[in-house]
Amino acid sequence: MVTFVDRVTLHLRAGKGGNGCVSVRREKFKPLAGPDGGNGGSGGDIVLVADPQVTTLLSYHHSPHRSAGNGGFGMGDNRSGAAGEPIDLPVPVGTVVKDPDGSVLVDLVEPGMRFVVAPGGQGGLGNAALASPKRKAPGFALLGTPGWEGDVVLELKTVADVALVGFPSAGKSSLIAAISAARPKIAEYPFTTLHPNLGVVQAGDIRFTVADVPGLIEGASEGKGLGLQFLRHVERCTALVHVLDCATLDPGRDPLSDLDVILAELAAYPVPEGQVPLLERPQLIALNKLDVPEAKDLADLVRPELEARGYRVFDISTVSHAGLRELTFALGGIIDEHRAASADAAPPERIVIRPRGSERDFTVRVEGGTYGNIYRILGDKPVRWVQQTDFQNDEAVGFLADRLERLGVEDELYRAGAVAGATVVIGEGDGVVFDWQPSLSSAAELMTAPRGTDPRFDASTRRTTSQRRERYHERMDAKADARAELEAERLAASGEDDS
Ligand SMILES: Nc1nc2c(ncn2[C@@H]2O[C@H](COP(=O)(O)OP(=O)(O)OP(=O)(O)O)[C@@H](O)[C@H]2O)c(=O)[nH]1
Ligand SMILES: [Mg+2]
Repeated sequence: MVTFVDRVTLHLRAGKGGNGCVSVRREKFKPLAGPDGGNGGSGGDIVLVADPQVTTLLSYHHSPHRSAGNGGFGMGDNRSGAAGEPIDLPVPVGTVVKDPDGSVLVDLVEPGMRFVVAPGGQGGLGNAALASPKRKAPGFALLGTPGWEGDVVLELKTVADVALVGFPSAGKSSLIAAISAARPKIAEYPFTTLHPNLGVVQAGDIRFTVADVPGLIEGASEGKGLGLQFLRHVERCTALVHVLDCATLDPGRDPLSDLDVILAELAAYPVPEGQVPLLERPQLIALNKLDVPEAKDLADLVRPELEARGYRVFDISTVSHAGLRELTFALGGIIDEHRAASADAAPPERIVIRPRGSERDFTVRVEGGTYGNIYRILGDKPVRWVQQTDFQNDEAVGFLADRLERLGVEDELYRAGAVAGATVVIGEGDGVVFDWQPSLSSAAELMTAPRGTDPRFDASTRRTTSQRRERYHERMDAKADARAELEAERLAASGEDDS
């Protein structure tokens, strides 16, 4: 089974940002000389680079899992964590990058184009960077956020001016070999060509590229033969050349019915939005193998019909090179005209780039749940802030609450109808769930609390040592009581037996 590497799914994981550090500088006579925890390093990006040296997606077919390095943790003494190692993935020019659901992220059509396909996470701020006049020595730091993780699909589409289409063994590869320096494999068995070959043709002072696409058969647009995957390579061509075999010995085949089959396949192929349907592009016909006498007769027979349909027809032989000059000059004319026309037209629209943590605000979505309404907060900032929060550290959670409050989340929750104790979720899915307690006092009043704590968190949920000891004794007493009861029952039972 031949494997095609025109399309691969990549599984990507960008680097995670390093956590910020909590540290306090110590000096000989000043043991608490201010916070000095450094920031975490940012996670490495994964970047796709259009590289003319690369011609296939083969290496990604073999190893589709790629990840970039994580950022290092911040350290004391204001040392920042190292940035994670980014990785560049070279891909052929003409690679289209899509989401798994098929929407185009970017089209890498120019050599050197770079696309950050998976941005690394942000490093967390250390407590030095979080210090402010109000919060002089923060007892917490921010966590690094995760890097982008997910799948993207790479598709390779040949970028050529002219595509040669036709049945297997019609002589497409022979034609490209005769008119350009390309040297594809040529043989008389069908499907000799498995990958498109590109050649550069010089016709007078016009240079253009020609792609030799693997042979098409009936049902190709539904995936038969080598099928649809190769029509993709035709998608970008300005003009098409139908190479018709006039010397086929197959019964039931002749140039006209071959052409109809190919036309039906091209018509069934859906081109991406904004592109000219394949059959509305300029098409020429090359009647091939006319060095064979019977082929010449057949060509004479079908030429009037083809011309009546409006095609420009060229008699060629890739063996004797007859008619090739006329064909290439006609193609050169079409390409030249097209280039002049598209130079006037506006430059092609640049494609959507993966929205990179755009600083949009947030929304509150009210969802009905089994236990009353759920208020879901969605938005890049709140979600990122949650990722940055160390929920083991009350001061960090308090800082999160302050940030949300400053963003206006509380007001929005009031407006959406939330009351104290309502369930609030940040982010999609399970997210992070809170019981909402509207803050009554401003954060500034709370800064006298010990480091790493926030008095807004109900103190009673944290037991003191004496409470814990009390609870332990209670439990031990209860156990002793239970044991005594069992003992009494046992004694009573054995007493009954005796009697
Ligand atoms: N006599 C003669 N034979 C030709 C001519 N052009 C091609 N052939 C022969 O036809 C056979 C098929 O040629 P290819 O160029 O491999 O055909 P293809 O269209 O690329 O075929 P696929 O790659 O399978 O789609 C080979 O044996 C060629 O030698 C021609 O002008 N005259
Ligand atoms: Mg071929």
